[in-house]
This record gives sequence, structure tokens and C-alpha cells, in this order.
Amino acid sequence: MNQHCILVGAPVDSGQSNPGCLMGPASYRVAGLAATLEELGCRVSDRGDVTPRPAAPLGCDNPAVHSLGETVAWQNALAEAARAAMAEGFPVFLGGDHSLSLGTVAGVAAHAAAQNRPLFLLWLDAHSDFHTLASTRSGNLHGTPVAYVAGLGGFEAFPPFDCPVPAERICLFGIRSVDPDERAAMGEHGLVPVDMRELDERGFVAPLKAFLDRVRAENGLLHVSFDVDFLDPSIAPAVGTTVPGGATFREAHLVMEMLHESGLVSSLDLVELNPFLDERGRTARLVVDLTASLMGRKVFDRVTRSL
Ligand code: B3U
Ligand code: MN
Ligand code: MN
Repeated sequence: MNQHCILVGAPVDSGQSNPGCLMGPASYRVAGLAATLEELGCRVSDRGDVTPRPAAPLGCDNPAVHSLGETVAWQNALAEAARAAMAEGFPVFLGGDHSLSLGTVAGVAAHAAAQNRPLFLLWLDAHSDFHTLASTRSGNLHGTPVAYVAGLGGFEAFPPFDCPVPAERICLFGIRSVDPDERAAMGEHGLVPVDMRELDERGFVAPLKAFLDRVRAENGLLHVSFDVDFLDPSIAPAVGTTVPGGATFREAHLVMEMLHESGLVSSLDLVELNPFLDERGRTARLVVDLTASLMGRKVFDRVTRSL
């Protein structure tokens, strides 16, 4: 694999209330992400951490919402960084909490639109992240990026999202914690998640393969947004909002290997790692290993399956 991987640090901490995600990019670097990718034959450019412009305080009608100005400043800076990185290679955005995807997906979507290619989104997460600024009860903006990129209203504080991703191109995968307002909004919007119940019944392969087949059929770009809480907390403790019943070690590697074999992934977010909650770096190392599977590491040299 001779991809040019562009590492973009996004130490965003404003989208939730459990301080520590800002140490995520440093933790991935310490865990050896760059060297791991180079061993796989990738060319790696580490662009360091993005710095947002100083944030003006911003309010909105929902008093629960916090750190809005800061999150909008990150959104602007990351949208720009993402668009630039897409023009150069395969960006890996090192979070940072999931509000960073308000920016990264906006930048990736702008690139896809300029290329005249449809953008697909694979959201590996325990949560659906489908709140608007009006519906969020926690006020944590990491619960909003899917609604923003799907083009829902109620995001007036943010730059208008010019190229929303249609519901049928969004795959929420591994979901097991959805608030009532999110469920209603998803229903209205026609967004049907692949939740954990479905994965229990059908396994991981068939639903993922069906989605990848659609990306391929439409010659799409594919952005993967990997929230650490997609994983079961027993293997990935370094996350502020753990939800039991997540993907196992083997299921998560299988997903990543299938993504690699598809050859379709064009950008990646690694979000919600909170190194302050980690146990001797094990979650950071696991995410680095999963990224290695996504970029082509195989435990056994076996015949590549046709997906
Ligand atoms: N839906 C809840 C919980 C949550 C969303 N994303 C995370 N947690 N990580 C909320 O606060 O919006
Ligand atoms: Mn998330
Ligand atoms: Mn989550």
C-alpha cells in the first residue's frame, strides 16, 4: 500500500464535558501511529495539530449548549484543514471529541463535491450523534455532527453546510444508545441505523458488505468516522461515554480488514479517545492497531477475499 497518509491532529475538547480528549493526538503519536503506517508501506506526513482562531463567545436558544463559540472555531479550522489534506492524500484526523467531525466531514464533502463524486459516511459509534442544537439535552456538541452533515436545520451558528450527505449514503454502524429526540429525527429524515441488535442477528459482514457495495456502485468517496466507544468498554476503557455491548476485538478488526479490502476508504476520523482514562496506553495502542488493519496489515498472509 503506497498511500500518502496525512496525519492531522485535532485536539478538540469543547464538544463534551469530560476533559482529556485534547491529549488524543499526542497519545496516538506516542503509540507509534506514524511508524506503524510506514511499516505498511505508506508515506506519512504529520501536519501537527490544527490551531483554531481565538473563539468569540456564542450563545443559542438552548441554554444547555456549551462551548459553542469554541466548537464553531474548530469547525472552521478543521473544514479548511480537511479540504487541503484531501487534495494531497489520505487524511487521518486524530481527535479530539466527535464534534471535530462537524469540520472534517464538511471539508471532505467540499472536496467530494468539487470532484463530482458522491460522499458516503460510515459512522462507527455507540451513539447516533443526531442531535441538533435545539434537541440536545446534555448540551455536548459531540452529539450533533451526523445531523449537521445530513443537512438538518437548527445549526445557524455554524457555517451553512452546502453539500449535505443524503440519508441513504450514511451508515450508522454499531449503534446502541439513541435519545428519544434523535430517534424521532432519524425517523423523519429516513435514516435507518445498523444498530447492535441488527449486528447481533446478522453478524457484521453482511450489513457492511451491502453498504460497501453501494459505495462502489456509485463510485463514491468514503469517509469513516471511528468513535472509540464503538468498541466494547472491556477492551477500550479510554472513553468518557462508555456503553456496554460494543464491538469485540475480533469484530472491530474484521470491520477494518473489510474496509481495507474494499479499497474504498478515502479519509478517517479517530475520535473520543480520552488518554486520561486509559490504562497504560492500551486503548490508544488498540486504535493504532485497528488503523493498521484498515491500512492493510494482515495477521496471516492469506488470499484476499473478494468483497
Ligand atoms: N446522546 C447523548 C450521549 C452521547 C452522544 N455522543 C456521546 N454521548 N458520546 C448526548 O449527550 O447527546
Ligand atoms: Mn460519536
Ligand atoms: Mn459515541
